[in-house]
Amino acid sequence: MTEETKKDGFSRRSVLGGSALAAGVGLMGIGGMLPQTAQAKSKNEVLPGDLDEYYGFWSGGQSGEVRILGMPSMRELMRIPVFNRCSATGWGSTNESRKILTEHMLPHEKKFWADKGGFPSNGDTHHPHMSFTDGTYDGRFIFVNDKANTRVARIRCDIMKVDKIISVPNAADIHGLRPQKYPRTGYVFANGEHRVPLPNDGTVLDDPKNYHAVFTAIDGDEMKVAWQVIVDGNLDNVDADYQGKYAIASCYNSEEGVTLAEMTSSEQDWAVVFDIAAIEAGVKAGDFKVYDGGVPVLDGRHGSKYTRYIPISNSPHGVNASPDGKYMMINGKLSPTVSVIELAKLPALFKDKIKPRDTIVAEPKLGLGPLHTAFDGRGNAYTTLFLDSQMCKWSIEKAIQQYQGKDVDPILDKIDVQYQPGHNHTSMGETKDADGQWLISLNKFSKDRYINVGPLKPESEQLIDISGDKMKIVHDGPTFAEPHDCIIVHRSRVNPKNSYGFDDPYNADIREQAKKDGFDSIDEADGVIRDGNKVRVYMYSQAPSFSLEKFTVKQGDEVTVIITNIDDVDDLTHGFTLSNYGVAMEIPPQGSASVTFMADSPGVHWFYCQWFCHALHMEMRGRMLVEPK
Ligand code: CUK
Ligand code: CUA
Repeated sequence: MTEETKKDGFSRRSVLGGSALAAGVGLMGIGGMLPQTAQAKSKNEVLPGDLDEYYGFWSGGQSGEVRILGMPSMRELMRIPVFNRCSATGWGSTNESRKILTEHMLPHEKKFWADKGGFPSNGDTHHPHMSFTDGTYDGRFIFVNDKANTRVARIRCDIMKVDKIISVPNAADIHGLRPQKYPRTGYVFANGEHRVPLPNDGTVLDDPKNYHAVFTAIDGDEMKVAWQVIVDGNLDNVDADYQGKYAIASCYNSEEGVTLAEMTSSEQDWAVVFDIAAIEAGVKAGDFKVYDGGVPVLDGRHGSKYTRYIPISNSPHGVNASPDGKYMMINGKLSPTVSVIELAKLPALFKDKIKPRDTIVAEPKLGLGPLHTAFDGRGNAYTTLFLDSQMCKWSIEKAIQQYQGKDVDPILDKIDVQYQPGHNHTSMGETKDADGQWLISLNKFSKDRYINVGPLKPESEQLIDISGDKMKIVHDGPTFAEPHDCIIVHRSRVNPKNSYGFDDPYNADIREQAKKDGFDSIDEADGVIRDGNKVRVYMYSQAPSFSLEKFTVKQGDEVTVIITNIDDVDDLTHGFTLSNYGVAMEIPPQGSASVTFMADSPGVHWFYCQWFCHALHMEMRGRMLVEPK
């Protein structure tokens, strides 16, 4: 290996070009079995000490979290707890996270969860998406849905922590989620997948004709519901255009059935188009009803001026806007086709100058079970075929020509993936900057791909090099439950901080309380404040010690421990674990964390730092003395 190659892991690729290297991979076999020599370095190999070129943001499915991967190495870099509880960071235990997990709740939710720990401890994340400015990622936020408990969360990308969660009223089970791409986010569009009565108060039960699915636009800056629209059928996936005019959702249950047989009986379902400006005008004009949550709910069922319904063959699933801004792909699922809607035809559709099906300009037959489509920015689309266990590369232009009657085959390449792919995603592929380097296939089954770990098998994701004419699988990786979707973001778009800083809004509540308790600045707050049977214990941490070696409380006190990490060293996280009290939390560099518990067990209780921070980390501990009543 040359010195130049060592310094820059990507220089070989830029010298040789993607296809030359890909050919090398082909000769030597695929699947990450390459010997570690300079000659064999494949395009996806990131050598020890080198950095990845992309961030991957992965949903964690029913684990309720979001994960950060480095790509193309596919190394898992971090997990962000969202709707789950986390033993390492204290997410769900600290006062800061508990506030985020509860403050948004509707009154009836608060009541329901009061005796169940205060909030749900599970979630089902499917669709993580970054905020946009002018059609491309802007590195501010990641939004993600919770299908299990009808919520949407926002992650701050500067600290990679959730800062807001909202409950979506009137809708049931948020599934599809996409941010507005233009001019900016703006709205976050969220599909209530399942149909429920409106209001869902028990007055309507087994009368599905009176169930409704609700489409929601959330204000992503405020994290408040802006408006909602009732639709016919249910709502599956959604995407927004690149012009800021329309959002389009897929519907797989036009029958409005509640059993499997009923839901799949009709040959035609539809895509619902939402006219954003018309809906905003409707809100202004007062053309809505209010049910739960005080938000305007407009009627977008058949005949409404706010929506149009474009018939699509049985059970469409994924919805994907092409990066040139011209088309929206509706993936057929039970139909072998992808329906291509030309967005420029939508104004005429809303003026009823053309029929809904006239907006379709191509409908290539790709194979069995098309679920999701990704793009390379060179006019090609890549569609997952769930039943065929394949990835299909096809030309959008040729698909349009074929639809016009020309004798051309739009399919350019197919490869087997292992097995049953759901979502796929290309590098920057959901932005106008799609760069055509990488494609990921998120496969629902791994079967024989890894050594056996018991009846519950991991899922499998495969990294595919799409820089050449032919697709090449270059990496297999197992994943735990269940990344439905992901985004691949060039690292130039994301710029996280190394420490919070003592003025970070995340710790505003702690600073305010400390001020009330007489401390001028949080990094010097140290001591025990008694307030009736409420006790606030302030300390700061600097490796390898807490500023308090011990503190004393009385049995029956409600104790809040507030710790600020004053270490200003990159990567120096401390922790606070209070043994036999179920208390543990992360204390980030130049940040604070707090936790509240009842001191109901008398005696000596050690607390210790739980992140290995120093040669004397084991000694970084102290005692809580609980006097018996
Ligand atoms: S959905 Cu899971 S494979 Cu929730 Cu985006 Cu299509
Ligand atoms: Cu501080 Cu370990």
